[in-house]
Order: sequence, then structure tokens, then C-alpha cells
Amino acid sequence: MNLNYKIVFHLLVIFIITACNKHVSDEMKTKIDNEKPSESILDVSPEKLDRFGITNKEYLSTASKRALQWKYVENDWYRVFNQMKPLKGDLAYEEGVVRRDPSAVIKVDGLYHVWYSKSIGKTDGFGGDIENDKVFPWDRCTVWHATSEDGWTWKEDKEVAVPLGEKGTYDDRSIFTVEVMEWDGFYYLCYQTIKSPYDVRTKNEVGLAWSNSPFGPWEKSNEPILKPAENGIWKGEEQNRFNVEKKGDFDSHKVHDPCILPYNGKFYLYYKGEQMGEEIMYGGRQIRHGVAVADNPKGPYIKSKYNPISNSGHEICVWPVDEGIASLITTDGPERNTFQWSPDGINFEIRGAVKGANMPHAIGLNRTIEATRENPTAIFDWGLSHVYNSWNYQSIMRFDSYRKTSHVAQGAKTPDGKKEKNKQKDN
Ligand code: AAL
Repeated sequence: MNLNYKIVFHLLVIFIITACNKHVSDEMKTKIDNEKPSESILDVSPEKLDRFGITNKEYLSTASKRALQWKYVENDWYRVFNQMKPLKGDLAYEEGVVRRDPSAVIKVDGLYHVWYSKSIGKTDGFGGDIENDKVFPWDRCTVWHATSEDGWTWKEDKEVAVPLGEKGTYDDRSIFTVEVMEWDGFYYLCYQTIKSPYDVRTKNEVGLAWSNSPFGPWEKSNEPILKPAENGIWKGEEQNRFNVEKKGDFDSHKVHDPCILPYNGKFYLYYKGEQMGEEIMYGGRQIRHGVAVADNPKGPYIKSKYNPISNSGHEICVWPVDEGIASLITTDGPERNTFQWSPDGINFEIRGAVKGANMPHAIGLNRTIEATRENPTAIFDWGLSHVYNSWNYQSIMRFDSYRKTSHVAQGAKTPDGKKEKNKQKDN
């Protein structure tokens, strides 16, 4: 090749490379532009800017851009909780006894009913004789039942509602964190189960019992109705739940806090997952929720392919409203203390928040109160939750809350010219 040809050839190669790079970078740019919240789709009308108090649409901070992208800015879902109040009768605090994780409250034949975990004695923790010790306050629990005429004074049944299984069965060690579903003349209790021994790597499962009376007797499923995912791998033999080769799905260690809702002709079992090798990540423990769906209350429950269906949360607190399912996300993760709603029981979006103060976290919803489109959080008017009297002992108390629509000084008027109800309770 003579010199001229060489130069031409080199120029051609450079041209092709540059053209390709340009093509790639244009493509990349489009992709990045598409991924970036585009300012052109933000509503920066004078009305919107005024409502949000944004000074200059040419200088939108990232936070202002995010605010302009919020889908739900109305106030339908904002709640404030008052301080919880003690119950009377058999559910008043009792030294030496754990009563915790109340189910939803239902009303049958004029009486309120609740189920809960109960155990006796202090917690020993791990590291001792795990065959005989009590490793958590919710270890060595069984499910108990109480009734009340007014929701304040409760009478506990003389006998346990759901006892432990025989030695060697999946629920021979602890049965706890129960929820109730009433369906077609039957009552269904779903709950967490532990098979002995209870060590930090023990898998936690979900069991089910049913009866045609809230007073039982209860018939139990022979097998768990839900189990942790099996795709995590522990590292080594040492009892340490943080040592993993592979973490596996969000629910590879424990399936917890089960709650079944009849929905769209099927049964949606919501639950909390705990993952092997759990980390503290972005604002809390790595806790996420999942759902498993069945055609019949007794199962089989098939986990949704969309799991996990939350990125935050802890105890499950779900209720049907406006043809969808709502969820209160508590305790863990960046979206904690938010109300979320999904049109299909699976795809949840944030609709509002709760004020953190006095927030009950292990809520037993009062299913006698209907939530409506106009007041989607009405179900939180009152209900039950537990409190930690100490690490060893918990008791069930009553919460109440109200919807907050404006921030009004004492004696001043609300936007609709009235005095705000409950003002004295705000703190
Ligand atoms: C609760 C629940 C489950 C856990 C324990 C008892 O907050 O998430 O029930 O197992 O703590």
C-alpha cells in the first residue's frame, strides 16, 4: 500500500470508529434521558408551583422534582395515633405472662373476638440449652382466644385454642402471631410455627386451623401451608444467621405474620419474609412482604411471581378497600410509616403516611369497621396491638387514631371554617 492509500485507509477507520461511538453515545443518551425523570413531564404550572411553594421552575432541586412527581398529594390517608390504653379483665397486663401479636378483631353474635400468642416465663435467649430454654418471648407460645362485649374488658377462654403438635411435628415448639379469617360459616386461624430445636437458623413456617365456631374446637393442617424459599445456602455449621454462601429469596429464612384475605374470588395470604443473611439496609432490617394465592381457604397457596410486593415493613397489616388491598407499612425500611394501596393486591403505591408518634406496630385490625373510598383508613379508628412492658413480657392494649386534615392552632378555624375535632389529642 503506498502512503496516500495508507492515510486514506486510516482516515476511513477513524471515521467508522467515531461514527459508531457517536451512534452508541446517542443511544446511551436516549436511554439515560428516558430513565431520568424528564423535566418536560413535570407539571410546573404557576398553580402547581404556588401550591408546592417552589420559587423558580428553572432551578428545581432534586427534592422539588421528586415532589412534583408525587402521584397522590391529597390527604385521604393521613392518620395520627393517640397513646395506647390498657385493656381490662383477663387481658390486663399480667407479670410473668406474654400476651402479644393480637389477631384482627371480629364480632360474632354480639361479642368481639380476638386470638393471640401466649406464653409463660422470661426469655433465656440463645446460646444456652436451646432444647429446654425459651429463646424469644414468642417461643413456647400457643394460640389463645378472648371475647369482650365492649372491646375494653376481655374474658380469656379457660383452655388453649390451638395447642402445640406432638413431638416431631412441624408445630411442636411454638405456635404464634395468629390471624383470623371468617369465611362461609368457618373461621380460619393462620399462624407461625416452629419445630424444635429453635436456633438462630431454624426455619419458620406457617400453619392453619379451622372450626365452625370461634370457640373451636380447631382442626389443624397436617403440614405447613407456607414455607420459606429453599434457595439460600448457609455458610459453615456455626449457628450464625448472618453467615451465608447465598442469601436466596427475600423469604429464604422465615415466613411470618400470615394474614389471609378473601379477594377477587381467591384467598390472598400476605406474609412477612425474612432472608438468610439479613442485613441492615437503607433504613432498617431487610424485611419485605410477599403474597401467596389459593383457590380455597385451606390452600394450596402458591407464592406470587411478583414477590416481594413491598420493599419495607414488618408485621402485616392489610385490609380491603375501594376494590383493592391497602397495607400499612411499619417499622423497617425507607417506606416505613406509609399507607400503601394496590388495585390488584400485588402492586402497591404509597398513598399517605402516619405520624410516627404512638404508632402501634403489631396491629390487630378491627374488621368490624368498614374502610371506604372516602375514608380508607377508618378501620384504624380503634383496634388492638401489643406493647413491650419489658423484653420478657408483653401485653395487649387498645389503640385509637384519627384522621388529620389540617393543622390548626387552639381556638382557630379549620379550612372549612369549623373547629377541628380531636385537636386536644394532637401531639
Ligand atoms: C413480631 C412478628 C413475628 C416475629 C415476632 C413474633 O414482630 O414479626 O411474630 O416472629 O415478632
